[in-house]
Amino acid sequence: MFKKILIANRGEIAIRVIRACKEMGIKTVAVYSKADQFSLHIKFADEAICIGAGPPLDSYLNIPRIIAAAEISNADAIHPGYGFLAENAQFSAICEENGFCFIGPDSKTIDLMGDKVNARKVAEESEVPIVPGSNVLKSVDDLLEIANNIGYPVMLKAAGGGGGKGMRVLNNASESEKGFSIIQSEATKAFNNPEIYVEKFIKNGRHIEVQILGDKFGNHVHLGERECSVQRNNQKLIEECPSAFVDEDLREVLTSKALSLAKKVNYVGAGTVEFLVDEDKNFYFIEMNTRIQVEHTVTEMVYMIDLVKEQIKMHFGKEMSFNQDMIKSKGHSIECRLNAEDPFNNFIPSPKKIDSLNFAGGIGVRIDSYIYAGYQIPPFYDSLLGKLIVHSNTREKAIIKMQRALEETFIEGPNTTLPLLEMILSNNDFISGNFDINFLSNFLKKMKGEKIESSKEFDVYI
Ligand code: MV4
Repeated sequence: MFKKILIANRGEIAIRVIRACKEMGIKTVAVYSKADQFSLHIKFADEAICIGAGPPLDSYLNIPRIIAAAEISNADAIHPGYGFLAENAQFSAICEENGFCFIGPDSKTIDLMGDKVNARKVAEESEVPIVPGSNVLKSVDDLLEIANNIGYPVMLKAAGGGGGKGMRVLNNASESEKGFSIIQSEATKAFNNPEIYVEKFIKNGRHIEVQILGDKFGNHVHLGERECSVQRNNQKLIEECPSAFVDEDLREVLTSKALSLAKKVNYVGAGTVEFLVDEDKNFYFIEMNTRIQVEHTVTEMVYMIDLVKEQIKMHFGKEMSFNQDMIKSKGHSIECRLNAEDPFNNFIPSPKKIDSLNFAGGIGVRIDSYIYAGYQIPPFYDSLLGKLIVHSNTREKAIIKMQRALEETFIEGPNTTLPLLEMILSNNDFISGNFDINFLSNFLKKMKGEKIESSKEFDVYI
């Protein structure tokens, strides 16, 4: 097995990876920015190397400094976590060129799936249904003609985008005329790639993704699906495993299609195939994520498989120790993301000092976090403070457990998503499983204008 892994990340995911390494007897190297000198991942790792100033380009996105840290510490492998360099094909290649195993797919696979127009082609070749749409658009006229053929509304997307960035809904020809150059210039700025494409806009869909795992011997398994519909601007708030909307028949097709895609690209490691599922249970591939995801935890709870350990083993070159028949799901898991944002003021980040906090406990409750009382949240990074995850026999019991766990949890200092999460967990549509990707924006709309009152003393946020 690897002797030493460098974790090219921070926050809760750095700690998550360090925990897996410790249990596997692998030494860990943390890298950190000057803004993170009091972060917990430094304390948990065997070694820690400061790689620069707070802004990501000076530290967690700075490839030469991360490679230098791996050389100095004599690491065998680099785990990128999620975000930052996790889906950077160049970084994957540079790690390998310098003799460090990249714990993620090779640069070819990242490139292939990172280009969303290419990913659509691969899906089509794998007989995975895709949203009716186009290849790379050549001109506004090209867009107008294709949009007319598939019918409005359509969604204009950046080929280099994904994860909700660089996309816009177009309702008619005049919006198409305006949208083309806007999205094209956004795509150029954000992804250094002007290529854009168009898809039919799937209304009232659900965002459901399948977890897959592959080894270097061509073995692939799936670990069911996750329900990710409760999100805004592609920031998910709540995820579940399994999805209340997915019956056995739908699960069978979704997972087998995800496996076809994984096999087509010879996928190694942990990956996710994202689908939109409409009211009639038609489903469409939208993109593939070639990393461990924030919400991997709900799958872990239900399948009792440590995805980070498996990911590390697969990239080391071990053969998978189980087959599909040995993988059994049990019960239901829900994750709530705890972000330092004001949910009642457009989710504006709130990077303040944590004055005090209490995390929930008890049977079936898991906290993956990195904050502690007295910790000053740096302003440079994603506002995710941690994740509260519950597991129980049924969805109903998991909801009750989450309500209880949210009640026990408080974070004083910054504004957080906690009060909104409590409201959603007691919402009838959420409880009945009757929701789609519009749930959160509708929920927030209904909430607006109403006076928000707090019953609890520690609810200092509103
Ligand atoms: C879509 C879509 C509807 N139609 N594509 C957003 C995140 C990214 N992974 C894919 N996303 C979507 N792509 C087509 N053709 C709906 C979403 C979507 C979404 C859109 C608006 C508001 C919330 C959303 C939540 C999940 C997915």
